[in-house]
Amino acid sequence: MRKRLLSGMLVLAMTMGTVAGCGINDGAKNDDKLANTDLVDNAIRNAEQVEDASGYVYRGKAPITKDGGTLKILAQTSNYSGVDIANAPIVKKVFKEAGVEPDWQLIDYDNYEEKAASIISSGDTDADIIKIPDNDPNQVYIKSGLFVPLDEFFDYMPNFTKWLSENPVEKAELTAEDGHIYYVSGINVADDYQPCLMFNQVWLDKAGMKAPETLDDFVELLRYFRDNDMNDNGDATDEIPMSVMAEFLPYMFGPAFGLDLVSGFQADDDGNVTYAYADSENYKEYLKFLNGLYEEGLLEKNYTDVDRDEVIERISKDITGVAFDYSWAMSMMYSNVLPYYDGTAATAFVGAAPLSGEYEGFYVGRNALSGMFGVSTQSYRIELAVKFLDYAMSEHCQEYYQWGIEGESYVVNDDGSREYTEKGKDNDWLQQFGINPAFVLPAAQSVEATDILVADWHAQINRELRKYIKDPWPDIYATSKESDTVNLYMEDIQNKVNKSSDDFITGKMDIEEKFDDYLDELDKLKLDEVVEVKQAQYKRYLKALK
Ligand SMILES: [Ca+2]
Repeated sequence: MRKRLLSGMLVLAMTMGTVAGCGINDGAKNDDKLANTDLVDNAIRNAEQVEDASGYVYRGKAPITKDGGTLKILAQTSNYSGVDIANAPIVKKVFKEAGVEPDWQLIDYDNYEEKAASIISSGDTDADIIKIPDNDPNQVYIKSGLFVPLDEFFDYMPNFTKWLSENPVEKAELTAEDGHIYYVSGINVADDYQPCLMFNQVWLDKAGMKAPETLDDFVELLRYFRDNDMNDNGDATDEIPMSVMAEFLPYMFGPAFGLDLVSGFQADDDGNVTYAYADSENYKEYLKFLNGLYEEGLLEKNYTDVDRDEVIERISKDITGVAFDYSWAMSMMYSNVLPYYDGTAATAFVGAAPLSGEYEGFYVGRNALSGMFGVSTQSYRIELAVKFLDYAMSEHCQEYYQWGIEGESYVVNDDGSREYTEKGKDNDWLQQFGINPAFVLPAAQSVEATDILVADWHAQINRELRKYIKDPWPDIYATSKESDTVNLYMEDIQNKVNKSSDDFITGKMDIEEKFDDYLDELDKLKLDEVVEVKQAQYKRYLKALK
């Protein structure tokens, strides 16, 4: 269907080109799919700050309006119970500076997706700005015409246009299928503090080894941990070499086999999309490797039952040497429970480089886009609303979201670095103050603010590991037909993958005998149709990225 549409458009464009003797750039206002990909770029290029209806020119700084005004905002409460986010000093400060009076319609954090979705769909709100319940992956709200195409108002969005031109991946991800951008997004920390491999440094030193970087060296180390009295309690049999939750095995070992099993779908340098769990060679090798670890007792018999509490328990008893988890756990949940941890890396569970095999290792990062905000097409104050969103996502306001207010939650040292005050170090107080108010505003998480929360050595290791982070499969808007296809087939495919993966790793199914059958079954579950959808989506993404 899509192919036919595209080639139809091509013919049309070529005909127009021949007749008019010029390009198709003028088609930007039509629904021409070819020209559509340039909508946002053109809007950014041509944006200039102009007078609003009241004769005021907003240049990205407060106040955003001459006369003031009220904006109704549909968003969610804090996930900290007892935090009144609407009255938090940081949030109030942003509105006061902007010259805008907020009129809140806040819905409980836990029920937001469900409740806000029904309110929005039924038109039961007159909010000017709306926090999008689930980021609208299938463009349901976009296609219903509920939200203003922001690129048509880029004259009022100097901060947002600057950010978009500096962040091509996020710009491409935010670009809808029709070529417009509808939402301003909050931002996750995406390349920092991501899941990584961690070793007990004291055990490494006892073994006289450095953190291994290849699969072979890694297996050698596990054997050593298994066979020696690493914790010096006189018993050489109570060591569990590695304690990793099953969900992290794909993060840990997939890359050494050239696979992003975390995203599942991946694209090669030519833009060809494949499903990593259907890779006939590399995924088979991956399973054989894990089956080998399992057979040797290096991956424990009940590895699917291990949860984080269990890992922490083992570390506190000093009976395990290797972990893999979100970086945050490194100094905040693992090292701190080690009996001999003295606050230094020498006595800690330390993060290390990814493992390499036939392929060079990497860590899978995450997508940066977080909570999204749109402006209702029903709003009587669209200009004010887009300006407010622009101001609310500015670097100036991000400072408030990440640090709060100088002199209250943080101070600036003589060398220009910042640190939280005593009050600011109290998380309950800081939440009341409105730190990271992503529930109500497009806030970005901060690496710098995370750095000072974790141990210094941990922040240092994070900086060293950043170079290994690879972008995951991008967030790409789906058409309703595409999401129908994915929803129809993907659940069965994933169930098959999960079940087979366990059976292969534990040897319940013989890999040499049964792997081809497994691939055949994925075929029967219509994997090819899902891959076709992902391929089409990836093409759109690459176009928007260029
Ligand atoms: Ca022991």
